[in-house]
Amino acid sequence: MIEKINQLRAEIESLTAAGLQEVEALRIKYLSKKGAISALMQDFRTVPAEKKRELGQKLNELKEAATARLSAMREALENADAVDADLDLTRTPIPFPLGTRHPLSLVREEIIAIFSRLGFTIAEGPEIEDDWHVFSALNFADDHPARDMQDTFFIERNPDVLLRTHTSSVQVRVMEKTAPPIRVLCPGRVYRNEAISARAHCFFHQVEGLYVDENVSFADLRQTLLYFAREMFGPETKIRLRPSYFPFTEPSAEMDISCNLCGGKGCSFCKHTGWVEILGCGMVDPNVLEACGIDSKKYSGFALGMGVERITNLKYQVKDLRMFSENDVRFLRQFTSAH
Ligand code: 2U9
Repeated sequence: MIEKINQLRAEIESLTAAGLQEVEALRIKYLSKKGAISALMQDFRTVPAEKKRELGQKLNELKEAATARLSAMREALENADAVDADLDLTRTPIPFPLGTRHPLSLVREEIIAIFSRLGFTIAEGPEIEDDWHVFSALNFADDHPARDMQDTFFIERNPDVLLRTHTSSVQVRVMEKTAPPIRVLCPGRVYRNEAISARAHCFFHQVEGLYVDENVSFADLRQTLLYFAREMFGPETKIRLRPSYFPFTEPSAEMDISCNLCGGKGCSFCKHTGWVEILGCGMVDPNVLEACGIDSKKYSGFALGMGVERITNLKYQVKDLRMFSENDVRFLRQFTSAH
């Protein structure tokens, strides 16, 4: 037995391994339950009592030597892996191609940033809606053309399940569950049943704002709009409000800004009028406040709505609406951002 121990000891001292897998194979060969050292331990039981002390000590030393040798080998290999001889820390990094923000996202974020400075917070809601939140609560007459299949995508009829045609449904949801004062901005995608062309698409993006409190006036609306226009299109921008009609606001108006291409002098973009239309707005119709559970004698509110594509066209002169959803990288790469 002593020869066997000495022979294993010599073997172990001269072990080599090219990788961690080989070290593991050696561990199994020598140190596992079925390994060479365990076999010797079994034999040790039959050793005469007077030899047990000496052989027991030798066996223990062998086991310790094998354990130490294998862990030293493992450690050396692990450290060798960590230091890559070819690693050149002075090399110029491979350029990492950064994407760009979609122009509609850039403009939406800019609109949100401007209204955030006035204390508006963001609210979002479902794109698949019911009749109440898209039409009835917003004072649409039963025979209003927007309720027609020609204008709106219906998913189911009776009760109607439809794709929202404006984000006003989100403001309705906010008013139903929040007491004034309310100052929300609702960005989101909306759907309309339109033939796709350079100037119309079956979906587009809106940002709508709503402010409800005691004594909110048309003057508050006008000043908010002026602030928005100047922040968005530059401090020289002028605004004008023209009377209009929407079922959910009374009075209603459309806002033009002085043409940001010719500065109001007149060009082909503004059809030589010096003005371009950018949004609709008005005082929230008392019927809408009441439908949403808000006392219209105590509270009043203003609302405004704009198409993000329209604002983006004005800022970047995008001629064809379809560019926004075709994902042509030659178009998208033109929009870089510091965000
Ligand atoms: C509630 C009450 C009133 C939101 C408003 C407009 C006027 C408007 C259009 C602009 C271009 C839609 O994207 S567009 O086609 N929007 O002219 N939107 S007032 O009024 C509301 C909203 C919610 C509860």
